[in-house]
Amino acid sequence: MTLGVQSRPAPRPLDLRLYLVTDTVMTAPHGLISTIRAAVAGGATVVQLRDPDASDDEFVALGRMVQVCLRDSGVPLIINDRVHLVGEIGADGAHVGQDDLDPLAAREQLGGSAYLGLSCTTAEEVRAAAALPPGTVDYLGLGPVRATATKPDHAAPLGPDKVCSLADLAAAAALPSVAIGGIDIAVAGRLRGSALGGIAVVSAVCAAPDPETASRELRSLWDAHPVPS
Ligand code: TZP
Ligand code: MG
Repeated sequence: MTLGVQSRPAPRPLDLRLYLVTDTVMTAPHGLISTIRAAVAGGATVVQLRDPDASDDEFVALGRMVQVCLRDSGVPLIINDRVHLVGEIGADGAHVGQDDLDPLAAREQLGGSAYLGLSCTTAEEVRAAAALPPGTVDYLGLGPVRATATKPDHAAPLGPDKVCSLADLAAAAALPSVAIGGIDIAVAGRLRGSALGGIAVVSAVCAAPDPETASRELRSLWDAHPVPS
């Protein structure tokens, strides 16, 4: 039986400070697992497995390896899009976009203990997320902040100021949020001190010559400002 949203116990809050989204091709030089290990050693607080080109079977195989790698780290594993594979992989939750499985259906499928994230690009999407029954989504991904080659079909870039104002809107509804899209050290610096809970990166870590150092620099920069109340 799935646990309804109404009876969902409050989950352990997610630490969103440095949210790594993986890219299997970008991580090829070091390997996906070594890159994830390095990112966690450098301070990544969440890992999302994202591989839109993989078959479900390939994705499950990757996901199980990542799950084993993260098992004792305390860093949760979130699955991009494929809510139906969370259980099989033993992941901690899923992240859906506006065109993926509806968040209510995703929550129904996940049950109460898994995390669910939702991507939002507009104030209307943030308001719609805030109007969902409490406990449906645990956090929002806001962006893209800047244009990025990592996701060629991304929406028009918002810029740091607009993303920070969406984060204010989310925070007013008690929804934690993380910014994504084109984030590097310079952009991260412009997002500090906002209502955002953290920054989500793909290329800044996955394509870095030294993923551990890249993660450490981003995390240190983010930690160097007061946590929003
Ligand atoms: N969703 C919105 S932008 C994006 C995703 C998955 C890609 C972000 O990649 P990068 O390399 O950090 O710009
Ligand atoms: Mg998606």
